Amino acid sequence: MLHFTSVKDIGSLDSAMAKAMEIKKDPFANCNLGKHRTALLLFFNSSLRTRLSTQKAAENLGMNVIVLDVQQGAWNLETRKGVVMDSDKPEHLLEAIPVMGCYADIIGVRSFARFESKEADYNEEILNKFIRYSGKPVISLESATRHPLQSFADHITIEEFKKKPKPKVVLTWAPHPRALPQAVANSFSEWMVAAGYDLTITHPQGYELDERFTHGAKIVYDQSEAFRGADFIYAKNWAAYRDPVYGKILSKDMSWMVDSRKMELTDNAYFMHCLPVRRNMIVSDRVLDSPASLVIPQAANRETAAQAVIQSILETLLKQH
Ligand code: SN0
Repeated sequence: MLHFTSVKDIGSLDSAMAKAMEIKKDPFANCNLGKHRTALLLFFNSSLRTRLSTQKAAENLGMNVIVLDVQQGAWNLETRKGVVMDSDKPEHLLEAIPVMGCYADIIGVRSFARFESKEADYNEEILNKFIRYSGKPVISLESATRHPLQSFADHITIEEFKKKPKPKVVLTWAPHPRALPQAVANSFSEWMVAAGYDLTITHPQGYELDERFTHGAKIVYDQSEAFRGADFIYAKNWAAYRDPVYGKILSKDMSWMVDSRKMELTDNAYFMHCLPVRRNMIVSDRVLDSPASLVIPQAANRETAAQAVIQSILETLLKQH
């Protein structure tokens, strides 16, 4: 693997899982693999788990790590094509990317959907520019349409906690005060289908996701019906995908919040969320503070997922020399 932007890049999921479990047992087994190599982690958006877990994962492999927040200290970056650069953005991505490529052996990029153009977001214009112009392997730290490191960590977590070979996994929309990207939901759906789980997605009418990600999942509009017999409840808010309301909030219906009463409909399901989570909007305190909540093990597995990905890329780089 050279670039990691979706489940499609990782190859066999069984091998990926085996690698993750090995890493978990002994995180320092390959502590010299990345020696004298540099990972640059670039953030256009905020991050807690992704920056900490990815930095730690790269360091476990012996890499040097540079973390850069574009909004704090770097030149404001112009991303549009063919513009007269007379605004407040002194540097163009077209120079910034190859410059970063000079200093880094692997580049991680976080660049959320901007909701200015569905086409630009769903063509992954920013992420693809890094792949095209940096000359270096690129890892998605959440792009416009996917958050694959999160999905990989979610997969590891479900494997660790599942009580049957093919658990019923339910992705439920939940209310939120802001318009959030579809990336986590898209990526989770795509990854869960690839993992062979029984996936149901439930959301209010109008919140349909792009079918390229949900193909293979069951869509159920009645949340209670969806929850019946579930083994894992994965809550997430996202803004509308469909035109003409792309990126808009259609509902803040609080009856979609995950609470204990709804969890009682499940087969003793675990509760999952990628974090950060809005308490008493997405999920009640009682569910989040209960033993059913897996949000901390999920976060812990972010380090393992990132390390498995970085290790695979380093192995590919070493083979090339
Ligand atoms: C991001 C999202 O894609 O939904 C990152 C999740 C890993 N979440 C947020 O931006 C939440 C911000 C908020 O206001 O709650």
